[in-house]
Amino acid sequence: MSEYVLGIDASTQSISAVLYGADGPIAEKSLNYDQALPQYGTSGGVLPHENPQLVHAPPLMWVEALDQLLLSVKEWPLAEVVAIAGAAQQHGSVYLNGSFEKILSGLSADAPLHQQLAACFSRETSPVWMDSSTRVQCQRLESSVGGADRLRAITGSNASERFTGPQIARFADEEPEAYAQTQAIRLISSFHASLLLGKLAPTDYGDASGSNCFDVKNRCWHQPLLESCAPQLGQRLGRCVAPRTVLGVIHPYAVARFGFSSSCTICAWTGDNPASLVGLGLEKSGDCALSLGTSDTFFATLEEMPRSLESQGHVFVSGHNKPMLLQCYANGSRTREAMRERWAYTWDDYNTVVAATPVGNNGALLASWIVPEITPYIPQPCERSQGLERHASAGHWCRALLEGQMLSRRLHAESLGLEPKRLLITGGAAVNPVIRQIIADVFGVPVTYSASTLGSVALGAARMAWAQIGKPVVAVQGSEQVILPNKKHTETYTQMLASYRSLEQSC
Ligand code: ADP
Ligand code: XUL
Repeated sequence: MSEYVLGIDASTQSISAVLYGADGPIAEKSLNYDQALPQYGTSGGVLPHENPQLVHAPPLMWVEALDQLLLSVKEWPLAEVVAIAGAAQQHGSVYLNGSFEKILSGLSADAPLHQQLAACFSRETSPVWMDSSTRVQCQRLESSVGGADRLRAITGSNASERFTGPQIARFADEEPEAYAQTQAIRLISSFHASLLLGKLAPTDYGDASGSNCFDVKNRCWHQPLLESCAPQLGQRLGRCVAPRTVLGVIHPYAVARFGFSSSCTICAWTGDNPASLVGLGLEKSGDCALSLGTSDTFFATLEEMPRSLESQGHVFVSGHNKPMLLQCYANGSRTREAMRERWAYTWDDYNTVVAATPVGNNGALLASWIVPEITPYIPQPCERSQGLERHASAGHWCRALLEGQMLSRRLHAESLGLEPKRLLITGGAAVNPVIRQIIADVFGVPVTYSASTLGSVALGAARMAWAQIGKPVVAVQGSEQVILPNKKHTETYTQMLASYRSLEQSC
Protein backbone atom coordinates (compact mmCIF):
# COMPACT_ATOMS: atom_id res chain seq x y z
CA MET A 1 0.00 0.00 0.00
CA SER A 2 1.29 3.50 -0.86
CA GLU A 3 1.73 6.13 1.81
CA TYR A 4 0.59 9.72 1.41
CA VAL A 5 0.27 12.82 3.57
CA LEU A 6 -1.98 15.84 3.25
CA GLY A 7 -0.97 19.48 3.65
CA ILE A 8 -3.70 22.08 4.10
CA ASP A 9 -3.45 25.88 3.78
CA ALA A 10 -6.33 27.84 5.37
CA SER A 11 -5.36 31.25 4.02
CA THR A 12 -7.08 34.62 4.00
CA GLN A 13 -9.03 34.16 0.77
CA SER A 14 -9.14 30.41 0.26
CA ILE A 15 -8.44 26.95 1.64
CA SER A 16 -6.27 24.49 -0.31
CA ALA A 17 -5.11 20.92 0.11
CA VAL A 18 -2.18 19.09 -1.42
CA LEU A 19 -1.75 15.32 -1.58
CA TYR A 20 1.92 14.42 -1.20
CA GLY A 21 3.81 11.14 -1.61
CA ALA A 22 7.27 9.66 -2.18
CA ASP A 23 7.77 11.66 -5.41
CA GLY A 24 6.52 14.95 -4.00
CA PRO A 25 3.16 16.66 -4.61
CA ILE A 26 0.56 14.61 -6.52
CA ALA A 27 -2.68 16.61 -6.58
CA GLU A 28 -4.06 19.86 -5.21
CA LYS A 29 -7.46 21.43 -4.75
CA SER A 30 -8.58 24.89 -3.65
CA LEU A 31 -11.80 26.51 -2.51
CA ASN A 32 -12.23 30.28 -2.58
CA TYR A 33 -14.38 31.54 0.30
CA ASP A 34 -16.13 34.42 -1.53
CA GLN A 35 -17.00 32.28 -4.54
CA ALA A 36 -17.88 28.95 -2.91
CA LEU A 37 -19.60 30.33 0.21
CA PRO A 38 -21.19 33.68 -0.79
CA GLN A 39 -23.82 33.33 1.97
CA TYR A 40 -21.23 34.53 4.52
CA GLY A 41 -20.89 37.90 2.71
CA THR A 42 -17.10 38.08 2.68
CA SER A 43 -15.00 40.04 0.24
CA GLY A 44 -11.47 38.70 -0.12
CA GLY A 45 -12.29 36.32 2.76
CA VAL A 46 -13.14 39.07 5.28
CA LEU A 47 -16.30 40.92 6.29
CA PRO A 48 -16.63 44.44 4.83
CA HIS A 49 -16.78 47.11 7.58
CA GLU A 50 -17.02 50.90 7.45
CA ASN A 51 -14.12 51.17 9.91
CA PRO A 52 -10.98 50.06 8.00
CA GLN A 53 -9.31 49.09 11.29
CA LEU A 54 -11.90 46.41 12.10
CA VAL A 55 -11.35 43.32 10.01
CA HIS A 56 -13.10 40.10 10.99
CA ALA A 57 -14.18 36.86 9.29
CA PRO A 58 -16.85 34.31 10.26
CA PRO A 59 -15.22 31.18 11.78
CA LEU A 60 -18.25 29.10 10.73
CA MET A 61 -17.28 29.83 7.11
CA TRP A 62 -13.86 28.23 7.75
CA VAL A 63 -15.62 25.18 9.22
CA GLU A 64 -17.88 24.79 6.20
CA ALA A 65 -14.97 25.38 3.82
CA LEU A 66 -12.87 22.62 5.43
CA ASP A 67 -15.83 20.22 5.22
CA GLN A 68 -16.50 21.07 1.55
CA LEU A 69 -12.85 20.88 0.58
CA LEU A 70 -12.39 17.43 2.10
CA LEU A 71 -15.66 16.18 0.54
CA SER A 72 -14.43 17.45 -2.84
CA VAL A 73 -11.23 15.35 -2.72
CA LYS A 74 -12.93 12.05 -1.93
CA GLU A 75 -11.52 10.57 -5.15
CA TRP A 76 -8.00 10.97 -3.70
CA PRO A 77 -6.67 7.88 -1.86
CA LEU A 78 -7.58 9.36 1.53
CA ALA A 79 -7.58 5.90 3.16
CA GLU A 80 -3.83 5.80 2.48
CA VAL A 81 -3.09 9.22 3.99
CA VAL A 82 -0.98 8.54 7.09
CA ALA A 83 -0.59 12.10 8.43
CA ILE A 84 -2.12 15.55 7.99
CA ALA A 85 -0.47 18.88 8.79
CA GLY A 86 -1.73 22.35 8.03
CA ALA A 87 -1.09 26.05 8.21
CA ALA A 88 -3.39 29.04 8.48
CA GLN A 89 -3.30 32.82 8.15
CA GLN A 90 -1.50 33.97 11.29
CA HIS A 91 -2.64 35.89 14.38
CA GLY A 92 -6.46 35.53 14.02
CA SER A 93 -8.36 34.02 16.96
CA VAL A 94 -11.45 31.83 17.38
CA TYR A 95 -13.58 32.07 20.54
CA LEU A 96 -15.29 28.89 21.74
CA ASN A 97 -17.88 28.35 24.44
CA GLY A 98 -18.17 25.44 26.88
CA SER A 99 -20.14 23.28 24.42
CA PHE A 100 -17.41 23.07 21.77
CA GLU A 101 -15.53 19.98 22.90
CA LYS A 102 -18.69 18.07 23.80
CA ILE A 103 -20.39 18.76 20.47
CA LEU A 104 -17.16 18.16 18.56
CA SER A 105 -16.61 14.76 20.12
CA GLY A 106 -20.19 13.65 19.37
CA LEU A 107 -20.40 14.74 15.71
CA SER A 108 -22.56 12.75 13.31
CA ALA A 109 -20.87 11.93 9.99
CA ASP A 110 -24.17 12.34 8.12
CA ALA A 111 -24.51 16.06 8.74
CA PRO A 112 -22.25 18.90 7.58
CA LEU A 113 -19.74 20.15 10.11
CA HIS A 114 -20.98 23.76 10.14
CA GLN A 115 -24.56 22.78 10.98
CA GLN A 116 -23.41 20.88 14.06
CA LEU A 117 -20.90 23.46 15.30
CA ALA A 118 -22.97 26.62 14.76
CA ALA A 119 -23.73 27.06 18.48
CA CYS A 120 -20.13 26.61 19.69
CA PHE A 121 -18.82 30.14 19.30
CA SER A 122 -18.81 32.72 22.09
CA ARG A 123 -17.93 35.34 19.46
CA GLU A 124 -19.58 35.11 16.05
CA THR A 125 -16.73 36.70 14.15
CA SER A 126 -12.97 36.32 14.46
CA PRO A 127 -10.51 39.20 14.17
CA VAL A 128 -7.90 38.37 11.50
CA TRP A 129 -4.40 39.65 10.77
CA MET A 130 -5.73 42.68 8.87
CA ASP A 131 -7.38 44.07 12.02
CA SER A 132 -5.52 47.04 13.44
CA SER A 133 -7.98 48.23 16.09
CA THR A 134 -5.92 47.47 19.22
CA ARG A 135 -3.55 50.44 19.65
CA VAL A 136 -4.69 50.98 23.26
CA GLN A 137 -4.13 47.33 24.19
CA CYS A 138 -0.70 47.37 22.51
CA GLN A 139 0.37 50.34 24.63
CA ARG A 140 -0.85 48.59 27.77
CA LEU A 141 1.08 45.45 26.90
CA GLU A 142 4.28 47.42 26.36
CA SER A 143 4.02 49.23 29.66
CA SER A 144 3.18 46.00 31.51
CA VAL A 145 6.76 44.78 30.92
CA GLY A 146 8.49 48.14 31.16
CA GLY A 147 8.44 49.36 27.57
CA ALA A 148 8.67 48.53 23.87
CA ASP A 149 12.28 47.32 23.94
CA ARG A 150 11.61 44.83 26.71
CA LEU A 151 8.50 43.49 24.96
CA ARG A 152 10.50 43.06 21.77
CA ALA A 153 13.28 41.26 23.63
CA ILE A 154 10.82 38.77 25.15
CA THR A 155 8.46 38.17 22.26
CA GLY A 156 10.60 38.95 19.19
CA SER A 157 8.12 41.64 18.10
CA ASN A 158 6.91 45.11 18.82
CA ALA A 159 3.42 45.32 20.25
CA SER A 160 1.49 44.70 17.02
CA GLU A 161 -2.17 45.53 16.53
CA ARG A 162 -2.98 42.35 14.61
CA PHE A 163 -1.28 39.98 17.10
CA THR A 164 -3.42 37.55 19.05
CA GLY A 165 -2.69 38.89 22.56
CA PRO A 166 -3.79 42.51 21.94
CA GLN A 167 -6.78 41.21 19.94
CA ILE A 168 -7.96 39.04 22.83
CA ALA A 169 -7.30 41.91 25.25
CA ARG A 170 -9.63 44.19 23.28
CA PHE A 171 -12.38 41.56 23.31
CA ALA A 172 -12.00 41.06 27.08
CA ASP A 173 -12.03 44.87 27.61
CA GLU A 174 -15.06 45.56 25.45
CA GLU A 175 -17.17 42.43 25.92
CA PRO A 176 -16.25 41.10 29.38
CA GLU A 177 -19.38 38.94 29.64
CA ALA A 178 -18.75 37.24 26.30
CA TYR A 179 -15.11 36.79 27.33
CA ALA A 180 -16.26 35.15 30.58
CA GLN A 181 -18.38 32.72 28.53
CA THR A 182 -15.37 31.86 26.38
CA GLN A 183 -13.96 28.58 27.55
CA ALA A 184 -11.22 28.25 24.95
CA ILE A 185 -9.46 30.47 22.43
CA ARG A 186 -7.57 29.02 19.52
CA LEU A 187 -5.47 30.49 16.76
CA ILE A 188 -6.98 29.87 13.32
CA SER A 189 -4.34 27.15 12.84
CA SER A 190 -5.02 25.29 16.08
CA PHE A 191 -8.78 25.71 15.56
CA HIS A 192 -8.56 23.82 12.24
CA ALA A 193 -6.34 21.18 13.87
CA SER A 194 -8.98 20.76 16.61
CA LEU A 195 -11.66 20.04 14.00
CA LEU A 196 -9.60 17.19 12.56
CA LEU A 197 -8.47 15.90 15.95
CA GLY A 198 -11.90 15.90 17.62
CA LYS A 199 -10.68 17.83 20.67
CA LEU A 200 -8.96 21.11 21.47
CA ALA A 201 -5.53 21.13 19.83
CA PRO A 202 -2.50 22.99 21.19
CA THR A 203 -1.00 25.94 19.30
CA ASP A 204 2.43 25.49 17.76
CA TYR A 205 5.42 27.73 18.53
CA GLY A 206 5.26 29.22 15.02
CA ASP A 207 1.80 30.66 15.49
CA ALA A 208 2.25 31.35 19.21
CA SER A 209 5.15 33.64 18.26
CA GLY A 210 2.63 35.93 16.53
CA SER A 211 0.76 36.64 19.76
CA ASN A 212 2.98 39.10 21.69
CA CYS A 213 2.54 36.69 24.63
CA PHE A 214 5.14 34.08 23.70
CA ASP A 215 8.71 33.95 24.94
CA VAL A 216 10.51 33.20 21.65
CA LYS A 217 13.85 32.33 23.21
CA ASN A 218 12.48 29.89 25.78
CA ARG A 219 9.63 28.65 23.57
CA CYS A 220 6.81 29.00 26.09
CA TRP A 221 3.88 31.30 26.88
CA HIS A 222 4.97 34.31 28.94
CA GLN A 223 2.60 34.17 31.91
CA PRO A 224 2.77 37.88 32.95
CA LEU A 225 2.03 38.95 29.37
CA LEU A 226 -0.91 36.55 29.14
CA GLU A 227 -2.27 37.91 32.42
CA SER A 228 -1.89 41.51 31.31
CA CYS A 229 -3.97 40.77 28.19
CA ALA A 230 -6.95 39.15 29.91
CA PRO A 231 -7.88 37.19 33.05
CA GLN A 232 -7.07 33.46 32.97
CA LEU A 233 -5.90 33.70 29.40
CA GLY A 234 -3.35 30.90 29.81
CA GLN A 235 -6.15 28.48 30.66
CA ARG A 236 -8.12 29.50 27.60
CA LEU A 237 -5.20 29.23 25.19
CA GLY A 238 -4.01 25.83 26.40
CA ARG A 239 -0.50 24.53 25.88
CA CYS A 240 1.86 25.17 23.00
CA VAL A 241 3.99 22.59 21.25
CA ALA A 242 6.87 22.38 18.78
CA PRO A 243 5.97 22.68 15.09
CA ARG A 244 4.58 19.45 13.54
CA THR A 245 4.23 17.64 16.90
CA VAL A 246 1.94 14.64 16.49
CA LEU A 247 -1.25 15.45 18.40
CA GLY A 248 -3.06 12.14 18.04
CA VAL A 249 -5.15 10.22 15.52
CA ILE A 250 -7.85 11.69 13.33
CA HIS A 251 -11.41 12.24 14.56
CA PRO A 252 -13.70 9.23 13.82
CA TYR A 253 -16.05 11.78 12.21
CA ALA A 254 -13.45 12.45 9.51
CA VAL A 255 -12.90 8.71 9.01
CA ALA A 256 -16.60 8.12 8.41
CA ARG A 257 -17.33 11.30 6.45
CA PHE A 258 -14.26 11.65 4.22
CA GLY A 259 -12.79 8.14 4.14
CA PHE A 260 -9.52 8.65 6.06
CA SER A 261 -7.92 5.71 7.83
CA SER A 262 -8.55 5.62 11.58
CA SER A 263 -4.76 5.48 12.14
CA CYS A 264 -4.05 8.74 10.24
CA THR A 265 -2.25 11.14 12.58
CA ILE A 266 -2.84 14.86 12.97
CA CYS A 267 0.24 17.07 13.34
CA ALA A 268 0.15 20.48 15.01
CA TRP A 269 -0.80 23.20 12.51
CA THR A 270 1.34 26.29 12.14
CA GLY A 271 1.14 29.79 10.62
CA ASP A 272 1.22 30.32 6.85
CA ASN A 273 4.59 32.10 6.88
CA PRO A 274 6.43 29.50 9.02
CA ALA A 275 5.02 26.80 6.67
CA SER A 276 5.82 28.75 3.50
CA LEU A 277 9.45 28.91 4.59
CA VAL A 278 9.50 25.09 4.68
CA GLY A 279 7.65 24.84 1.35
CA LEU A 280 10.26 27.07 -0.29
CA GLY A 281 13.13 25.05 1.17
CA LEU A 282 14.66 28.03 3.00
CA GLU A 283 16.99 26.13 5.24
CA LYS A 284 20.26 28.02 5.11
CA SER A 285 20.71 31.08 7.26
CA GLY A 286 20.26 34.19 5.10
CA ASP A 287 18.00 32.56 2.48
CA CYS A 288 15.27 35.13 1.79
CA ALA A 289 11.79 34.97 0.28
CA LEU A 290 9.14 37.47 -0.73
CA SER A 291 5.59 36.14 -0.61
CA LEU A 292 2.97 38.07 -2.61
CA GLY A 293 -0.36 36.92 -1.18
CA THR A 294 -3.13 39.02 0.36
CA SER A 295 -0.31 40.34 2.52
CA ASP A 296 3.20 40.65 1.15
CA THR A 297 5.75 39.16 3.51
CA PHE A 298 9.52 39.23 3.38
CA PHE A 299 11.16 36.51 5.43
CA ALA A 300 14.43 34.74 6.08
CA THR A 301 15.77 31.79 8.07
CA LEU A 302 18.15 32.56 10.95
CA GLU A 303 20.51 30.19 12.71
CA GLU A 304 20.32 32.09 15.98
CA MET A 305 18.12 34.60 17.68
CA PRO A 306 19.17 38.14 16.64
CA ARG A 307 20.58 40.21 19.49
CA SER A 308 18.52 43.27 18.62
CA LEU A 309 15.69 43.91 16.27
CA GLU A 310 14.39 46.88 14.32
CA SER A 311 10.85 47.70 15.36
CA GLN A 312 9.18 46.66 12.13
CA GLY A 313 10.49 43.12 11.97
CA HIS A 314 9.33 40.04 13.82
CA VAL A 315 11.16 36.96 15.02
CA PHE A 316 8.88 33.94 14.66
CA VAL A 317 9.58 30.22 15.06
CA SER A 318 9.65 28.59 11.62
CA GLY A 319 8.21 25.22 10.62
CA HIS A 320 11.78 23.92 11.04
CA ASN A 321 11.65 25.06 14.69
CA LYS A 322 14.36 27.65 13.96
CA PRO A 323 14.11 31.42 14.30
CA MET A 324 12.86 33.28 11.23
CA LEU A 325 12.76 37.00 10.55
CA LEU A 326 9.62 38.44 8.98
CA GLN A 327 8.24 41.75 7.80
CA CYS A 328 4.59 42.02 6.85
CA TYR A 329 2.91 44.47 4.46
CA ALA A 330 -0.88 44.67 4.72
CA ASN A 331 -1.12 46.42 1.33
CA GLY A 332 -0.18 43.51 -0.90
CA SER A 333 -2.36 41.87 -3.55
CA ARG A 334 -5.61 43.64 -2.73
CA THR A 335 -3.96 47.02 -3.22
CA ARG A 336 -2.58 45.85 -6.58
CA GLU A 337 -6.05 44.59 -7.46
CA ALA A 338 -7.60 47.95 -6.51
CA MET A 339 -5.25 49.68 -8.99
CA ARG A 340 -6.17 47.15 -11.69
CA GLU A 341 -9.87 47.72 -11.00
CA ARG A 342 -9.44 51.51 -11.04
CA TRP A 343 -8.69 51.19 -14.78
CA ALA A 344 -11.04 48.21 -15.34
CA TYR A 345 -8.10 46.10 -16.54
CA THR A 346 -7.35 42.40 -16.67
CA TRP A 347 -3.86 41.45 -15.43
CA ASP A 348 -2.80 41.16 -19.10
CA ASP A 349 -4.00 44.75 -19.78
CA TYR A 350 -2.20 45.88 -16.63
CA ASN A 351 1.06 44.30 -17.75
CA THR A 352 0.73 45.75 -21.27
CA VAL A 353 0.43 49.34 -20.04
CA VAL A 354 3.25 48.90 -17.53
CA ALA A 355 5.50 47.51 -20.27
CA ALA A 356 4.78 50.62 -22.36
CA THR A 357 6.10 52.99 -19.64
CA PRO A 358 9.79 53.50 -18.86
CA VAL A 359 11.52 51.71 -15.98
CA GLY A 360 11.72 54.22 -13.12
CA ASN A 361 8.65 56.05 -14.49
CA ASN A 362 10.68 59.22 -15.19
CA GLY A 363 11.02 59.60 -11.44
CA ALA A 364 7.27 59.49 -10.73
CA LEU A 365 6.51 57.68 -7.47
CA LEU A 366 3.47 56.38 -5.65
CA ALA A 367 2.96 55.09 -2.12
CA SER A 368 -0.57 53.73 -1.80
CA TRP A 369 -2.06 52.20 1.32
CA ILE A 370 -5.74 51.39 0.82
CA VAL A 371 -5.85 49.64 4.20
CA PRO A 372 -3.93 50.59 7.38
CA GLU A 373 -0.32 49.54 6.84
CA ILE A 374 1.88 47.44 9.13
CA THR A 375 5.30 48.22 7.55
CA PRO A 376 5.73 51.15 7.99
CA TYR A 377 3.08 51.78 10.65
CA ILE A 378 0.34 53.85 8.95
CA PRO A 379 -2.89 53.70 10.96
CA GLN A 380 -5.31 54.94 8.28
CA PRO A 381 -5.53 54.49 4.49
CA CYS A 382 -3.29 57.06 2.77
CA GLU A 383 -1.94 57.85 -0.70
CA ARG A 384 1.10 59.95 -1.57
CA SER A 385 2.47 60.55 -5.04
CA GLN A 386 5.27 62.52 -6.61
CA GLY A 387 5.47 63.54 -10.27
CA LEU A 388 2.45 61.53 -11.29
CA GLU A 389 0.41 64.61 -12.21
CA ARG A 390 2.85 65.18 -15.10
CA HIS A 391 2.63 61.55 -16.20
CA ALA A 392 -0.99 60.82 -15.55
CA SER A 393 -1.53 57.87 -17.88
CA ALA A 394 -2.81 54.53 -16.62
CA GLY A 395 0.59 52.99 -17.39
CA HIS A 396 2.38 55.47 -15.13
CA TRP A 397 -0.04 54.85 -12.26
CA CYS A 398 0.09 51.07 -12.63
CA ARG A 399 3.90 51.04 -12.83
CA ALA A 400 4.25 53.53 -9.98
CA LEU A 401 2.26 51.29 -7.65
CA LEU A 402 4.41 48.21 -8.35
CA GLU A 403 7.70 50.09 -8.22
CA GLY A 404 6.71 51.91 -5.02
CA GLN A 405 5.70 48.63 -3.34
CA MET A 406 8.96 46.89 -4.25
CA LEU A 407 11.14 49.89 -3.32
CA SER A 408 9.42 49.77 0.05
CA ARG A 409 10.11 46.02 0.39
CA ARG A 410 13.84 46.62 -0.33
CA LEU A 411 14.10 49.65 1.94
CA HIS A 412 12.61 47.88 4.94
CA ALA A 413 14.46 44.59 4.33
CA GLU A 414 17.72 46.58 4.30
CA SER A 415 16.75 48.25 7.56
CA LEU A 416 16.74 44.76 9.13
CA GLY A 417 20.13 44.04 7.61
CA LEU A 418 18.64 41.67 5.02
CA GLU A 419 20.46 41.99 1.72
CA PRO A 420 19.65 38.78 -0.15
CA LYS A 421 22.01 37.21 -2.68
CA ARG A 422 19.02 35.57 -4.27
CA LEU A 423 15.34 35.86 -3.55
CA LEU A 424 12.64 33.21 -3.78
CA ILE A 425 9.17 34.47 -4.59
CA THR A 426 5.79 32.86 -4.00
CA GLY A 427 2.09 33.71 -3.46
CA GLY A 428 -0.75 34.50 -5.89
CA ALA A 429 0.89 37.55 -7.53
CA ALA A 430 4.18 35.73 -8.19
CA VAL A 431 2.58 34.32 -11.38
CA ASN A 432 2.87 37.82 -12.86
CA PRO A 433 6.04 38.13 -15.01
CA VAL A 434 6.07 41.95 -14.91
CA ILE A 435 6.00 41.93 -11.11
CA ARG A 436 8.74 39.30 -11.03
CA GLN A 437 11.04 41.39 -13.22
CA ILE A 438 10.45 44.54 -11.17
CA ILE A 439 11.39 42.60 -8.02
CA ALA A 440 14.61 41.29 -9.60
CA ASP A 441 15.52 44.79 -10.82
CA VAL A 442 14.68 46.61 -7.58
CA PHE A 443 16.65 44.15 -5.40
CA GLY A 444 19.36 43.64 -8.03
CA VAL A 445 19.49 39.88 -7.40
CA PRO A 446 18.28 36.77 -9.26
CA VAL A 447 14.71 35.90 -8.37
CA THR A 448 13.71 32.23 -8.24
CA TYR A 449 10.13 31.33 -8.95
CA SER A 450 8.51 27.91 -9.05
CA ALA A 451 6.13 27.79 -12.01
CA SER A 452 4.10 25.02 -10.36
CA THR A 453 0.66 26.31 -9.39
CA LEU A 454 1.16 24.78 -5.99
CA GLY A 455 1.30 27.30 -3.16
CA SER A 456 4.33 27.13 -0.87
CA VAL A 457 2.16 27.13 2.28
CA ALA A 458 0.22 23.92 1.52
CA LEU A 459 3.43 22.39 0.17
CA GLY A 460 5.27 23.38 3.36
CA ALA A 461 2.55 21.81 5.49
CA ALA A 462 2.74 18.62 3.43
CA ARG A 463 6.52 18.52 3.79
CA MET A 464 6.18 18.96 7.55
CA ALA A 465 3.80 15.97 7.69
CA TRP A 466 6.10 13.95 5.43
CA ALA A 467 9.14 14.69 7.59
CA GLN A 468 7.10 13.83 10.68
CA ILE A 469 6.53 10.29 9.43
CA GLY A 470 10.30 10.00 9.02
CA LYS A 471 10.53 10.27 5.22
CA PRO A 472 13.10 12.26 3.25
CA VAL A 473 11.67 15.28 1.45
CA VAL A 474 12.39 15.34 -2.31
CA ALA A 475 13.00 18.63 -4.12
CA VAL A 476 10.43 19.37 -6.85
CA GLN A 477 12.39 19.24 -10.08
CA GLY A 478 12.12 21.20 -13.26
CA SER A 479 9.52 23.83 -12.52
CA GLU A 480 11.87 26.61 -11.37
CA GLN A 481 12.51 29.79 -13.31
CA VAL A 482 15.28 32.26 -12.50
CA ILE A 483 14.72 35.91 -13.41
CA LEU A 484 17.95 37.88 -13.70
CA PRO A 485 18.15 41.56 -12.78
CA ASN A 486 18.97 44.21 -15.38
CA LYS A 487 21.96 46.13 -13.94
CA LYS A 488 20.93 49.49 -15.45
CA HIS A 489 17.44 49.16 -14.04
CA THR A 490 18.87 48.31 -10.62
CA GLU A 491 20.93 51.52 -10.73
CA THR A 492 17.81 53.52 -11.58
CA TYR A 493 15.93 51.98 -8.66
CA THR A 494 18.82 52.42 -6.23
CA GLN A 495 18.81 56.15 -7.04
CA MET A 496 15.07 56.30 -6.38
CA LEU A 497 15.26 54.78 -2.88
CA ALA A 498 15.89 58.04 -1.02
CA SER A 499 12.99 59.85 -2.74
CA TYR A 500 10.72 56.92 -2.03
CA ARG A 501 11.76 56.96 1.64
CA SER A 502 10.85 60.66 1.92
CA LEU A 503 7.50 60.06 0.23
CA GLU A 504 6.73 57.23 2.64
CA GLN A 505 7.72 59.34 5.62
CA SER A 506 5.44 62.19 4.49
CA CYS A 507 2.33 60.11 5.25
P1 ADP B 1 -3.69 34.29 0.29
O1 ADP B 1 -2.84 33.05 0.45
O2 ADP B 1 -3.28 35.41 1.18
O3 ADP B 1 -5.17 33.99 0.38
P2 ADP B 1 -2.79 34.12 -2.48
O4 ADP B 1 -1.34 33.85 -2.29
O5 ADP B 1 -3.67 32.99 -2.89
O6 ADP B 1 -3.42 34.83 -1.19
O7 ADP B 1 -2.89 35.29 -3.55
C1 ADP B 1 -4.15 35.79 -3.98
C2 ADP B 1 -3.90 37.06 -4.76
O8 ADP B 1 -3.14 36.78 -5.95
C3 ADP B 1 -5.18 37.71 -5.27
O9 ADP B 1 -5.61 38.70 -4.34
C4 ADP B 1 -4.76 38.32 -6.62
O10 ADP B 1 -4.76 39.72 -6.59
C5 ADP B 1 -3.32 37.87 -6.82
N1 ADP B 1 -3.08 37.49 -8.22
C6 ADP B 1 -3.56 36.42 -8.88
N2 ADP B 1 -3.15 36.44 -10.18
C7 ADP B 1 -2.40 37.57 -10.35
C8 ADP B 1 -1.70 38.17 -11.46
N3 ADP B 1 -1.69 37.62 -12.67
N4 ADP B 1 -1.03 39.32 -11.23
C9 ADP B 1 -1.01 39.88 -10.01
N5 ADP B 1 -1.67 39.37 -8.94
C10 ADP B 1 -2.36 38.23 -9.09
C1 XUL C 1 2.18 37.84 9.10
C2 XUL C 1 0.82 38.28 8.70
C3 XUL C 1 0.23 37.77 7.42
C4 XUL C 1 -0.77 36.65 7.68
C5 XUL C 1 -1.62 36.32 6.47
O1 XUL C 1 2.61 38.43 10.27
O2 XUL C 1 0.16 39.01 9.39
O3 XUL C 1 1.22 37.37 6.52
O4 XUL C 1 -0.13 35.52 8.17
O5 XUL C 1 -0.94 35.75 5.46
